[in-house]
Amino acid sequence: MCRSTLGLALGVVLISLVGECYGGLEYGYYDKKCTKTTFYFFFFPKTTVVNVEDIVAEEVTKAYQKDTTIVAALLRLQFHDCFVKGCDASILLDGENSEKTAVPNRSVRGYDLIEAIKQRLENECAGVVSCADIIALATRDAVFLASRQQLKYKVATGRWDGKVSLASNVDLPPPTISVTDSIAAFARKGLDRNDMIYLLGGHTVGVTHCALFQNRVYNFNNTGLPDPTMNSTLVEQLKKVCPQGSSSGTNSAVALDLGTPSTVDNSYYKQVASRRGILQIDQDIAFDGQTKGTVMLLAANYTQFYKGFGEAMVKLGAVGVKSYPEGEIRKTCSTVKSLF
Ligand code: HEM
Ligand SMILES: *[C@@H]1O[C@H](CO)[C@@H](O)[C@H](O)[C@H]1NC(C)=O
Ligand SMILES: *[C@@H]1O[C@H](CO)[C@@H](O)[C@H](O)[C@H]1NC(C)=O
Ligand SMILES: *[C@@H]1O[C@H](CO)[C@@H](O)[C@H](O)[C@H]1NC(C)=O
Ligand SMILES: CC(=O)N[C@H]1CO[C@H](CO)[C@@H](O)[C@@H]1O
Repeated sequence: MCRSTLGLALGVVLISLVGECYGGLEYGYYDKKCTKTTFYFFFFPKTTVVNVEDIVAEEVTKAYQKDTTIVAALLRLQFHDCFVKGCDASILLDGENSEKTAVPNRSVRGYDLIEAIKQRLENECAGVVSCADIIALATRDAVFLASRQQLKYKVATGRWDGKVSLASNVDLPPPTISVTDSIAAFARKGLDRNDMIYLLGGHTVGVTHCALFQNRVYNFNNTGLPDPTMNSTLVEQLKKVCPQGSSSGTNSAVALDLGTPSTVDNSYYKQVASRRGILQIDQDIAFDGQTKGTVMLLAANYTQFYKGFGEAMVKLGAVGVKSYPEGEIRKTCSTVKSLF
């Protein structure tokens, strides 16, 4: 276990012994931890080391080949998990009043894939790999595939799973949040303004639904008019997709990045820079003085986006991580371990 809290002098020595650390986590934490013993001739034991990260990557690749929207599902899942009580897989827990049931979770997906990976790893080495680490690794691998293999950030591991999940703890930002309030919400998680701008780049994939931005198209801020910051051609297109007063209209899905809706790239920033952001917060970061400089930079420089998005995902993945005994390693991702 990587201990970032050790005394400085001792820490320097230890860090060189245990390898590279990040925010209390360690790169390659599972390297030799997952071992499987088989017997040949019914008697002679043979112990093999199982490569955990390879298994995660293999399962994510299979899932991605079936359905590329898994990348959006995982990005949103990790954001929601980490933002509520830290990256501890508490979002995966079932329960009458668990985080899963909270309203902003309505369209969170990807639970099944995480559970399938967990079950495969439990068969290799029971009680070793946390659900929280599976979320972080699987999201990284999905981003790698959806970025056409351009972006593979390094994920440190060693997260333990949380034991508590309450809908009442869910305080995720709404799409109408102001830039100032959003900066403050990220700051409460130890993420700065640039981290927020980069992480909103997660909206480079995936969809939203008419109900969450329809006011911008028909009646922005009770003016009876569209949002003046929205491209007028786009306003007309969205009126067709989201007809007023029809429930099928409010449920229709619209890509968050209309440029390259299923590729992880800097197109999201190009879209918002040309007034084609869908959610209000997406559009607002392109105009607010606190954020527009970075948005324009990212719209112009995809290398900078890959670099910064990877770094911001690593920071997101270290928010509120737990270790033993506060955390545990679950048997299944949807339930806490039995006390008995
Ligand atoms: C101020 C911060 C944020 C707000 C207000 C916000 C809001 C939203 C909303 C309203 C949706 C659409 C939900 C729906 O229509 O069903 C959405 C989708 C999404 N969000 Fe965010 N989000 C934020 C930050 C993030 C971050 C940091 C990430 C990841 C790094 C992220 C990744 C996604 C993805 C990938 C989707 C699409 C999901 C899918 O297609 O299944 N969001 N977000
Ligand atoms: C919304 O309207 C109020 C007053 O009607 C105004 O003070 C405010 O600036 C408007 N907000 C935006 C984003 O236009
Ligand atoms: C709006 O977007 C369209 C592309 O869909 C573009 O051709 C047009 O120039 C944009 N208009 C404005 C005012 O930016
Ligand atoms: C784009 O960003 C990369 C990475 O930060 C940097 O090395 C490069 O100089 C930037 N390119 C331009 C044209 O600014
Ligand atoms: C996946 C999941 O559990 N989604 C829940 C999100 O919240 C709504 C209502 O608040 C539930 O009906 C969903 O089941």
